[in-house]
Amino acid sequence: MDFQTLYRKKTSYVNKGLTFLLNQRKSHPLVLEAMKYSLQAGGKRLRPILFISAYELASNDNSREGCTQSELDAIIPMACALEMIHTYSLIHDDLPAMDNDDYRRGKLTNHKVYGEAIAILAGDGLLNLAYEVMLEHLPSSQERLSGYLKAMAVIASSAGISGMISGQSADIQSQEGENDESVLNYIHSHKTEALITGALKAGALVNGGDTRVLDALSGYGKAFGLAFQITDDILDLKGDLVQLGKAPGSDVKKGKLTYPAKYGLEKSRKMASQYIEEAVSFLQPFGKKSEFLITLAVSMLSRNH
Ligand code: GRG
Repeated sequence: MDFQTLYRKKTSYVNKGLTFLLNQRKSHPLVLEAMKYSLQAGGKRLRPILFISAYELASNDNSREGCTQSELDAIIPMACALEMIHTYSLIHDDLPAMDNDDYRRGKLTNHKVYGEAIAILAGDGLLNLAYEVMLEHLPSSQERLSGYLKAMAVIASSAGISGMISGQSADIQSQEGENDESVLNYIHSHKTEALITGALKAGALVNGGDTRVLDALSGYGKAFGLAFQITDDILDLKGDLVQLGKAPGSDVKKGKLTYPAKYGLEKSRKMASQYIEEAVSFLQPFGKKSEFLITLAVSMLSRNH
């Protein structure tokens, strides 16, 4: 199966899982509607796809491409939980107290539709639901349980104060016009790369991945995450409103510390491709099993949203 077909297949599976998990919930209708609004507004589903693909990479079975339907059924709640955490972070990031953005994923931001109070609750609801869903789907076999719990711990720390929340805090504290390389690296390795690497490691842990797989995925995730952030910064400068799903130019307007602001556009592009080369090099020893993750990394360099 070619890369695009596989990507679409994985996305569709995640989307079905999200609909199923959300429709099962009893909740106050307004907050649930606001949660669904942002979750179902689109998005690349990158973190769940990285998680599923890392699970596949960690498999000992080389006789087939991808995982079986029953394996997918078992891991899809954790894949969906990652998307819930990511979507909560986007809703909160867009709030007036943070980035104050009006558009996300091609639609009005959550607080523009539901007001700030409900948007905060929708974010909180998604973050909690992620952990509810993971805990409700613990594997029944003792053998699988330990890897699953380790994966949950990795997700919690990469989304929490050791990861994404610290990156966001540093981003908020950084001053307009600040130009310090170590601050830029701190922000992006925590705000963006941490959850990406967390998703990859979690996928491998759930499938009993050994140190060799985990180390390779960590290396891949770190380089991939930084390249992803650089391309995000470039898109904010050069992207198209419709494809991007939000107005470009917001980083410049807010005087944000970005890669193009620090290094210029050409050097930033070069850095992104160097990071992607580095990411790929970590997975090459895995041969055919790493094809999807390698193509995914390379595709980041030409993404338009
Ligand atoms: C509020 C705790 C907290 C954290 C917010 C995610 C985040 C941290 C901020 C978003 C700001 C931003 C543009 C970060 C750069 C990289 C990034 C995470 C982009 C959005 O992720 P995509 O491109 O989005 O995967 P989709 O919509 O495709 O899911």
